[in-house]
Amino acid sequence: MIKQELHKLIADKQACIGVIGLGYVGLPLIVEFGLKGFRGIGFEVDTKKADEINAGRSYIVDVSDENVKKCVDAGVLTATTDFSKLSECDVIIICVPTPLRKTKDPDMSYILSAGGEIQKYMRKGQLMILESTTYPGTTDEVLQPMFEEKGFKLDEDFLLAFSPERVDPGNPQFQTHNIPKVVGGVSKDSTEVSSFLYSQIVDTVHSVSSARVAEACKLWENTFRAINIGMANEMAKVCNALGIDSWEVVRAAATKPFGFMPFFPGPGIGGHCIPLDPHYLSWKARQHGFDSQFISLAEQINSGMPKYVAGLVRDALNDNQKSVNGSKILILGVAYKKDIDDMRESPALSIIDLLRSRGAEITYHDPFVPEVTFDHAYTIGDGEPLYNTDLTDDLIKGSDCVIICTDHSTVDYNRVCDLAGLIVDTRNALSEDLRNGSKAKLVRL
Ligand code: SAJ
Repeated sequence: MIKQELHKLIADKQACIGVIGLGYVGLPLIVEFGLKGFRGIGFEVDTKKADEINAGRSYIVDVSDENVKKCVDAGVLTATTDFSKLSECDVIIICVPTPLRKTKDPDMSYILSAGGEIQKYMRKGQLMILESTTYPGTTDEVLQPMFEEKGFKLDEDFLLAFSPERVDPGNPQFQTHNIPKVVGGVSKDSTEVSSFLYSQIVDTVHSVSSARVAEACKLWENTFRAINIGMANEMAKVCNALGIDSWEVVRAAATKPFGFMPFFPGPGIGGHCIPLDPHYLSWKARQHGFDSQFISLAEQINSGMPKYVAGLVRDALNDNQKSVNGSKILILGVAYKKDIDDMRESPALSIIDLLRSRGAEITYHDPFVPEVTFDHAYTIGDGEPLYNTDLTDDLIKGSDCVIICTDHSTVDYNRVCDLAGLIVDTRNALSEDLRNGSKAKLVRL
């Protein structure tokens, strides 16, 4: 049985770890193994990434050049686009993207492509692990048959498990080694060996009874977030209608030391996880005749926030006898959350598009994002690209409305409050003192 062989290879740090996909999940993972003395081979379709790593350089914010260079110089890390080297690996971990199609259905093409490469080069005695976020059943319904159709038998010739990635890019407190790792195999041996593997690099491993439980755990975590953010957004609308400060309400509720977890209103949800992951669950549920109302309601509320914000802007301009059409609007912060450069699914894109389609002249300032481009298939406005603009006094003074879309810490909100005539703050970026001392008309989510 290969369980004992793999267990010994891991215990002796002789196991060669293959990682397919060297992005914000795969690169920290293979470097973590390298720093613990395991030889790793990184598999990329992007030659530039492979070259960067082999040159001892990192392109991921949480992985230092120093650690990549240390692993490369020690001969425990190489990156390649040659997938035939998969046969050299004792363990193969798949860390590829799982986006949504335009129809909001799962796009499994990256997982299928990685599975296809493994199918081509796999040999007896290997442990395969999927980390990409996906619907429950992917590991045993999609990957396992791909490996078995080659004549390999589970537990005799290969082991197979799922372990959700929980990387939080830029989080200084939680990195790969101190984020508990959930692991579930398609067999008991698979669970045991993959749990033992991760225990080499992670402080806490939580084994579960199957790959499906592990797949569902990840989706539960992020669906929990999407739904609670949706609730915060709906509560903000209720509070606005009642003339109550929603941020003050949440902060007060957060004083409850049990049974409450604060979520805050915002201009919508961005990123590559929260807006997408719940759809993997609802898609699978629909296959089994179940329609998740919470997921679709949260999606409706969250994706409706850009329109709600555009409405706040429209009404605030109107109070100043101005129309959106022809107004100069300055957007502060376009990334999907503060102090990062990631634009994926950023609600700022929708807010810009909505206002531009009504004739507003949009400028933005975001030091993390040099350029904003639009997917023409999804814009109602002209979809022209925009470029980061310096935050000068004249720019602020000359704007009919300043919208704080993302509350980057680099912005001097004092100056904004002094110079702007109208501010729509969607992130509670302005302190009470700033708000009380500002001459600007202030609108908050
Ligand atoms: N958001 C709100 N209100 C909130 C929290 C977030 O509007 O109360 C918005 C953010 O501005 C952003 C979007 O939702 O646009 C997503 O924010 P997020 O804090 O969930 O950040 P992400 O997308 O980076 O989510 C990741 C996830 N990590 C993994 O999937 C491994 C998520 O599970 C983490 O909880 C989250 O990071 C985190 O806590 O930082």
